Amino acid sequence: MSSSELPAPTVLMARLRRDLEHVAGYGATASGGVSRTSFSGADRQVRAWLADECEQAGLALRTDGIGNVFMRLEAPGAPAGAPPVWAGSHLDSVPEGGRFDGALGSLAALEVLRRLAEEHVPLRRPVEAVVFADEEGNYHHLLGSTAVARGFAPNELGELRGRDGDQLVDALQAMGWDVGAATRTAVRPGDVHAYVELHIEQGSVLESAGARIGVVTAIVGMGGGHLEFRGRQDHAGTTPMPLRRDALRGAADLLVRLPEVARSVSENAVVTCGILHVEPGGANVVPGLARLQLDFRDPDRERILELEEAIVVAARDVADRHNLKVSYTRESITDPVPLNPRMQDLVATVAASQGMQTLRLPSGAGHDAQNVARLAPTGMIFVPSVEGRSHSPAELSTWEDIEAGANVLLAMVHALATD
Ligand code: HGY
Ligand code: MN
Ligand code: MN
Repeated sequence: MSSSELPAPTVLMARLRRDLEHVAGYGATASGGVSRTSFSGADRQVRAWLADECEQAGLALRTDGIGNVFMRLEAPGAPAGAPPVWAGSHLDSVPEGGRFDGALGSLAALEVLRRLAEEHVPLRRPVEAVVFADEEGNYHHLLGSTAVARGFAPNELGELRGRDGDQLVDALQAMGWDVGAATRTAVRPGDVHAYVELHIEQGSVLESAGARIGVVTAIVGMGGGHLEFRGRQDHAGTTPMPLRRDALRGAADLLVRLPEVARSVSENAVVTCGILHVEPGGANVVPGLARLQLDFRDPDRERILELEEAIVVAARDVADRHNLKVSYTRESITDPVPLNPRMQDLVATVAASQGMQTLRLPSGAGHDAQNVARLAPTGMIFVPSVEGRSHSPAELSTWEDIEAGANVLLAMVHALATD
């Protein structure tokens, strides 16, 4: 029997559950959620914990210049430089996020390495559990995997700032890392054998269908940018309502129109303003400036551009109506990414062989997998999210579904590392 025909071990669910519950304590909030922004105190704590776990498990740990963590299980006897199999996700969270988004795929990947090591599974190539930095984009959406897939030029890195206005390069320096190394993170296509990411669905498709494992077919494309309405700052008590040029009133009018704007482009289009900045920010001052941070998505790239155009047209109309000026700045457009058909089939086959009901579905959320797909055959495994809740402390998946997903991940990594 060749190594590839040996049955894969299964995860130790008690240990994976312990890890997920433990890591949820780093950045835990009073609401039961997690705020673990990249390079924050909570992020430092989770990084230190990971290093301890790797030491105990006999795994080598390396952190690249942008903060991506690579935990490595060697394959004794494999040719030097054999491209590793990667499995992973991210450990940063949105503000007041949930306990499973990213943490599941990261900690399940660590558990996969431990089980392969403990069972002395013969491997033809190394396996690395990868935790990508700043997936949620405090500084740049999918920062770490973008750094791996294409790298950042020094001037581009120098311009990146977080929600609080702090500079990425300062944050990297404060972590004790060499900022120069942050421009030397790119990995060449072919240097990774394959990548698998386990993630919660973050929607309700699997739950509605009664399927336990989602086979991800594609990842949505998305755009980011901001709109700035400028009016006239005035006294709240003395400026009659009809004479005001209230920038926030314009922003509010636009927000009310966004559902219709999205519908006019496609039934799948979505637009969100999650950050609204008002200046000068006094209770008794008519706002002179309102800045809306926008996230807009559609599965079709052309539609993303149409959606952006429709938002800008609506914003201009609003500005005219309220006697304001408006400007739009695009920050990013990322293409929708289809996932490798053979990797999709491998998820489906492995899950079916474990008795799991599967469903093929696209992802409405962004993932590091969309960047790694440029380097290597990439697959994603979804497990159901209770009531589809995510990016919220209400995020939940059952331990049974988590165990099922982690075992599919383990069997896939086993197959990929021994084929
Ligand atoms: O924004 C996203 O879709 C992902 O959660 N970062
Ligand atoms: Mn997320
Ligand atoms: Mn995620």
